[in-house]
Amino acid sequence: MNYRIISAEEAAQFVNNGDVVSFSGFTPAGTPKAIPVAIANRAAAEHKAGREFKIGVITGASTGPSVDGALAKANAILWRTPYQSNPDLRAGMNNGEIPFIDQHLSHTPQFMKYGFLGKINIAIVEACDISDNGEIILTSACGTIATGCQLADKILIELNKRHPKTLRGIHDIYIPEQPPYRREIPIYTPSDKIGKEYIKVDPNKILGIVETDLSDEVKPFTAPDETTQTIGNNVAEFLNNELKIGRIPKEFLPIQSGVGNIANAVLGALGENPDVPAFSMYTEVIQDAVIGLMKEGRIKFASGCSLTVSPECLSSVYDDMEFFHPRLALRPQEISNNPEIARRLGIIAINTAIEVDIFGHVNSTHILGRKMMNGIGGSGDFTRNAYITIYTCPSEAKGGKISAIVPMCSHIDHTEHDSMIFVTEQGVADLRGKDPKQRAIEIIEKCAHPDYKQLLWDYLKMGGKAHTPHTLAKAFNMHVEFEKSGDMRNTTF
Ligand code: 0RQ
Repeated sequence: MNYRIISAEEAAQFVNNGDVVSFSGFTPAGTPKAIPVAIANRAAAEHKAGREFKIGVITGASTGPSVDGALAKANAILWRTPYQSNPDLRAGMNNGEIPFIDQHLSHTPQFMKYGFLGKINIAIVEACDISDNGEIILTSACGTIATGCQLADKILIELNKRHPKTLRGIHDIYIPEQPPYRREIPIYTPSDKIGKEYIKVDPNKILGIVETDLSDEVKPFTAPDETTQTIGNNVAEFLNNELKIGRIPKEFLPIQSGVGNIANAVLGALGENPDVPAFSMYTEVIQDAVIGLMKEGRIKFASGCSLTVSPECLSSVYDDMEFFHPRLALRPQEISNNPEIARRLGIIAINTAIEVDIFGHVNSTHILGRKMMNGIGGSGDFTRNAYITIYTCPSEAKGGKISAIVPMCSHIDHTEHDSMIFVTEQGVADLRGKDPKQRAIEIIEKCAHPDYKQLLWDYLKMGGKAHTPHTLAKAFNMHVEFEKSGDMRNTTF
């Protein structure tokens, strides 16, 4: 099959107003970068001519500025799912203009297949290689695109030569059968590969290929500061102790770690701790710290959905594929985040919270109950199904004006039935086997910032005798105080 080589602008002409578009990638890794910008420009031109032009946008997770940024700025997003982290899109969502469907990332591909998200019209895929018979080799991520390609009638390819063809074999593309015919997913250790190296499509669905040479738009990480470093050390010490007392098997267990600076610092601390044995990762995002620890022999294998690493780090992987090939697997998020596998492998899940409450609920998504930050991402996929689940966060935010520990979370993503361990720079709260009142004592004592401890003790005392001693009329006083005076420390109960 001879594919047509076309420009990004020509490719954008295949996308119609109202279409639902499935984009490849997971985080800024592996997302198309030329066609979405051309779609945004087309939308702007259509709007100027007085015509409607908006598309439904499905990705793997967040993207870079070329997808969410460009489309949001051009007012071209009809709705968006499942996760984002772009300031322009976030602003549109929070002023009520852009509908955002916040989903567990493992759900998205199966919801696409079940028809819950409507018809998928077109798939736009970044690839490093494509064969005449329609075998597409992805780049630095898998996301939801294998499913998108299966469901869409039309496919556009961005063939990005920045990613080498030697990536073939890193991906493990496996799509489970639909219920009621679904069987177990046969992954028994993080390094098991069970699928194909490519996505196979009907070549006739491919409308054209846009050739590019563009880096993934992954932002560099900030170096750990004292707070994130202390949180990282607290996590490493906690896990080391669990190992010593035999609650974690001596072989250790695969680690899942969330995204961001805290997650990167936690991994660094775990890797540096000589008492923690070399371990494997079964996670969604493979960050810079993982690659560094792999080179040092501290991480044996990493299974993920994306290589979300800085451009320099990615080049170092691409320059040494012989070393990394046997140590990496990139899987669709239905598999990287699969609850069945997380529970079978007994992963240790480490994610970041925005706020946690004294009874053990976790808010991963909302600022003061109303404003969406990023989305639940994969945190829920792992939290409920982990062997041990850990939430980390600094004990306070915004220079101390906000306490991350509150009487009642202003939005709840993970409940007390799922949470186990909270870690701040103040210490480690272990909630396992504790009732709500005992949890509250543990969290306030071990995790709250000293500026907020007395306030939280006062709140707990006020609840008197109850299974969960809340005082409903005052449960949000700290949040309300922040809205009023800009500082939770002024709260009175
Ligand atoms: O604000 O950006 O204005 O400085 O929130 O907080 O401390 O820099 O932490 O970058 O790791 O993000 C939960 C959002 C943390 C992220 C969250 C403000 C704070 C700062 C960011 P600024 P930090 P991080 C794997 C698993 C959900 C998805 C998930 C996330 C900004 O980790 O999106 O876990 N998680 N996925 O100042 C007001 C509070 C605050 C607060 C923090 N209580 N009130 N503002 N902030 N706490 C990834 C995927 O699924 C792909």
